[in-house]
Amino acid sequence: MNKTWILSDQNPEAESVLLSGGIPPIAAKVLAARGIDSISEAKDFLNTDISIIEDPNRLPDIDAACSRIRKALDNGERIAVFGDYDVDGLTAVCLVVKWLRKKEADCIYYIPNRVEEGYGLNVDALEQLAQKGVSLVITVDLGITAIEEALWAKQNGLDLIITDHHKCRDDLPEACAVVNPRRADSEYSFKYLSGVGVAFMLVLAYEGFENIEPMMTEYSDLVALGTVSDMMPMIKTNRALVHRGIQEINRGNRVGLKALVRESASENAEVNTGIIGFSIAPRLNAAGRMGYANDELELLLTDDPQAAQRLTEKVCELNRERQKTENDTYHEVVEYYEENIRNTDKDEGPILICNDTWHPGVIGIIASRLSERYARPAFLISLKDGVGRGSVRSFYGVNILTIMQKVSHLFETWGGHEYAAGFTIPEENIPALSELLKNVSCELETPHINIDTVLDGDMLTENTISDINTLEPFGPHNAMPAFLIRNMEIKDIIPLGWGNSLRLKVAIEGKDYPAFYFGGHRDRPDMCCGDIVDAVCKLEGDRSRGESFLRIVLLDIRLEKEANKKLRIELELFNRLKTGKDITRKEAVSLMPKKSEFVALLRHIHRNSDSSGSVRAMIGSMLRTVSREENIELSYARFLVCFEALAEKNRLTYSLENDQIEVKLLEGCPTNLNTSKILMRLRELSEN
Ligand SMILES: [Mn+2]
Repeated sequence: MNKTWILSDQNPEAESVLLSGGIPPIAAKVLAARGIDSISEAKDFLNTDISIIEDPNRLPDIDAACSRIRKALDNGERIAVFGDYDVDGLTAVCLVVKWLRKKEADCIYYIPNRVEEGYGLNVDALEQLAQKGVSLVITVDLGITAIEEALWAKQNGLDLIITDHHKCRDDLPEACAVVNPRRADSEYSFKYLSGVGVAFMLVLAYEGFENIEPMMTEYSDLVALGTVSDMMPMIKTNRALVHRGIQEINRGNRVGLKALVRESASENAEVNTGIIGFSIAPRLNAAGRMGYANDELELLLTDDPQAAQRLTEKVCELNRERQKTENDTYHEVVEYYEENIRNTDKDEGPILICNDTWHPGVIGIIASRLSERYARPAFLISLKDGVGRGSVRSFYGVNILTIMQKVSHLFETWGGHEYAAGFTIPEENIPALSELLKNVSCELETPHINIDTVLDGDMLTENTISDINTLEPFGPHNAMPAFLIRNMEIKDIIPLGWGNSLRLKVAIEGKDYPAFYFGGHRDRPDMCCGDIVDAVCKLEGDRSRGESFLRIVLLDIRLEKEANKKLRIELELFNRLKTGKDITRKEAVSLMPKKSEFVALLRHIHRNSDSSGSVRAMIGSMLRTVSREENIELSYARFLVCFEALAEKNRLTYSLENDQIEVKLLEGCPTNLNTSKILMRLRELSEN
């Protein structure tokens, strides 16, 4: 899919101000493009010192929470920590349980089963806890909307301390304490703490803010994991928490986390926000998705290296299982959609698909892959016992909450963000939902990529990575920078064994670099060896083979401008010829293929066809490959005339759609191509 590239306004003046203040060159370029134009502003933004962490005593109800916990500890009460099954929830449960056990509290935890119970507090679970002798429940990362559950707890003598970071509704649940920085009456100015961030603030307030240094040593690794995984804005207090937390993760003091890091990333890899987001969080999330969050929690809790190893293996195995379920389900969903819905569906509305065999733990990921594939929002529902659990993912520019609002009377529960949301729906309401969604049309934005700045080859040095790393930790509000690098030569393309990804060798100003292109269409990359491209990319350091080197992660590529223009012009010329429009004599002469071009093309197709005689490729890269292999002068339009003549004479069939060509060879005797209509017409036009 073609994405518009949006380059931020560059600010060379601010850049030189920042440079003169000691900010490294690439970081200065990026910060200037992000609107920072003074040294003091830059230093404020980059500050990761723990002194910027806001005092937890400003949080609402924090005193009430601490005194209720103190009472429970004094009286030897049994305390339960109740948390969510995602990484933010799990790290928060782990943090509070570890801390309570250190205080020798009688403490258990409860994580609802995603598959059986779904999200949030529920009365059945509270009842179980009460039966186990629990008299105080501390929630982490959830509970802010649990009005009824809180009422039940109150009536049944179970005390509740709710800690959460989700958006508050007008009514708060009745509890001993409701600690949430986003409460309307909150004096805590930083609203972007994660669930584990709030949990940390609770124990920090209990221990005293002056003890922040040792508390950070002990718990900031968990805070970093949850904050990064939950995609919290990476500014101010969060920068300080995550910066220190990543240092602690790299120190490796938490046995289970250390084992998981070793298993998820390469041996000597230094953990950063990217490794947490792409390698560690998905593994920790996987078991929760499949309904076994307790294994993950035990992994985070354990002090025993052997148990850590065993649990890591189990968690990684569950992750592989999750990936397989996800892939299988994705293919099933696509097949089902193509066969049953696609043709009767309007093109611009949201997709709705419903089924009772899909695992509810993967439908969110699949909805997001579907929306990417079909460039529209996607609603996916997994049905069980008359209730559907749904996931919605948006596509560029569409606020799905507005769509959901219009149909919300059909939902039992719903909530989320403008780009990702969830709901539950009674089975009998699904046909009505489907009808209503048919009348929703979405105003899609053109897909785009934001680019911070342009890098020339000579800016890439051995300091590049440490330069970029001065901007870490990355996350929302401080994204890892995206660069535009022009005139990059593609030297080698190796499809990877999994997914849609490519490993490449590229050259920038004569120097070779390894590169990755995730989602780069394994089977038909829109590029071939020898191409000169403009690329949007991120830059990463890799230390996996003993030495550290720079790796380029491609996000999008585009054939260098001139070559791309040539392709567009020639495709247009060919289409004019094919649809019988006017062609000048000169154009007709240039369109007449040479015999060597027929030969070269057929040889390429024979060599690259699969067992059924088919080849699929991007038209541009196929033709450039042919002309480079055979060392003939490239004309896209002439090659297409060859295809057309061969098709007319039943030597092959081909289809060309969105620059993708699919060719299938046919069995048949060689015939005289000169009698094909297209060549006859060309001859006629060139002679006039
Ligand atoms: Mn959370």
